[in-house]
Amino acid sequence: MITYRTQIAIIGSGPSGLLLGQLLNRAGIDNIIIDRVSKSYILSRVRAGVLEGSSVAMLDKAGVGTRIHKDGLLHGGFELAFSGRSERIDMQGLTGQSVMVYGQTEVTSDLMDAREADGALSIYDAEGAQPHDFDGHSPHVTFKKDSVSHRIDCDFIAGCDGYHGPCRKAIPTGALHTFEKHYPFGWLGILAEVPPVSHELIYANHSNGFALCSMRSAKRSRYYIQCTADDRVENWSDQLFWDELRRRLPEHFADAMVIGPSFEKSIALLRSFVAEPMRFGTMFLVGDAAHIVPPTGAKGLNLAVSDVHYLYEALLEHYNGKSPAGIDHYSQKALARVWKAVRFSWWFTTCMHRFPNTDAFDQRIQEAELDYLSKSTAAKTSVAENYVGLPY
Ligand code: RFL
Ligand code: PHB
Repeated sequence: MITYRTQIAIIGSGPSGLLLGQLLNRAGIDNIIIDRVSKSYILSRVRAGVLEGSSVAMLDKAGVGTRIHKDGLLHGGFELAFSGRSERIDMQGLTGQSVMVYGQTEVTSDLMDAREADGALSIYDAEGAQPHDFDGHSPHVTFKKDSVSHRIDCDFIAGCDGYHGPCRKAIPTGALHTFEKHYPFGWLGILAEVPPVSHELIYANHSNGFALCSMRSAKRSRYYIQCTADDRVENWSDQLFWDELRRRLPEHFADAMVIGPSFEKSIALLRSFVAEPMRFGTMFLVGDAAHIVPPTGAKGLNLAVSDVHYLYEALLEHYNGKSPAGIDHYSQKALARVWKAVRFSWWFTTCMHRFPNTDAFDQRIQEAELDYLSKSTAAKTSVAENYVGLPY
């Protein structure tokens, strides 16, 4: 058995684990990160693309903002397309804030590089990770690597292990309250080396279903279309995808679209999920381990970052010998922000997608909602302030 001792054992090397680790390193708080998969596998997972201003500020605080400010695309608005027309939500004008379009894989890669430069320990390909005794006096994590048993003794365990990780599952049933909503559809997404159809994102409501035009750079586009929950990537040739995407956009965008071969194609199912509380003894749940939102509001990664903010401040307060108050209030503070993003993501998903049992009444309600949104500054401001991110 190989044994280690650290202050914080972090399970999961996604954005939440890496960001927490980096902030702790800078504050002189020792931590070890373990992950089930390899570094290269994590970097190949194509996911989020939109960072709130507060998330960018957190990455700056962690000392990894240089490339974001150089290569990220600052967006002051986005288009809402419906009924053959489009309406711009002027986030900058309505809230004074903008968002940064910068891929999650880039965020992860920047954080991994910084961690390596600091010489902090990360252990990849760790099998069977399990948190222990987080309701007792000797919290520790066990796992195997290359068939050798490992044990990390620690003060606290950070469960940054995503929705399927072992931390939430280790909490006794009855101690957790979970809330869940499944949506009866998915998103089929592609990446293609073609210039984006517009310099801002387009969220489109169409009778065939939702579509989203996003990007990773001035040369790389990320596009999505709503598909059925049981659809398969193999059902969609590039040509079928492009035809359907263009069909769901107003004519001026469809005509301007540059198409080309995709180099990534995947389907993500949509759901909302929240586990309460986010702390159990000396173990904290962070990011997707505690909550999932449908990607429509671009909130998942940003919520992982705000959880890290609350947890980092709590741990600083604890180690600076001031008080355990931050730790005691972590769950409550994080959840207050989480639920508002869950609400926004649910609302935006509901108004932009086609539901299987939508009847003529539901259809008109959706159209009325979007029409109201396009004409009311109050309604647009509400959307804009949620999209740029509510304050911490
Ligand atoms: P992650 O990224 O899932 O990382 C968890 C890590 O834990 C590891 N792990 C384990 N490690 C050790 N032992 C075990 N037994 C383990 N089990 C799991 C995993 O290998 C992994 O490395 O969670 P984290 O860090 O909380 O980050 C959350 C974000 O990844 C997620 O919320 C976003 O990607 C969601 N999301 C979006 N969020 C946004 O803010 N803006 C967006 O524009 C946005 N777009 C998206 C999205 C998610 C999508 N998909 C694929 C669900 C678009 C899509 C299509
Ligand atoms: C993305 O670029 O992948 C993206 C952008 C906005 C969303 C979801 C995903 O709402």
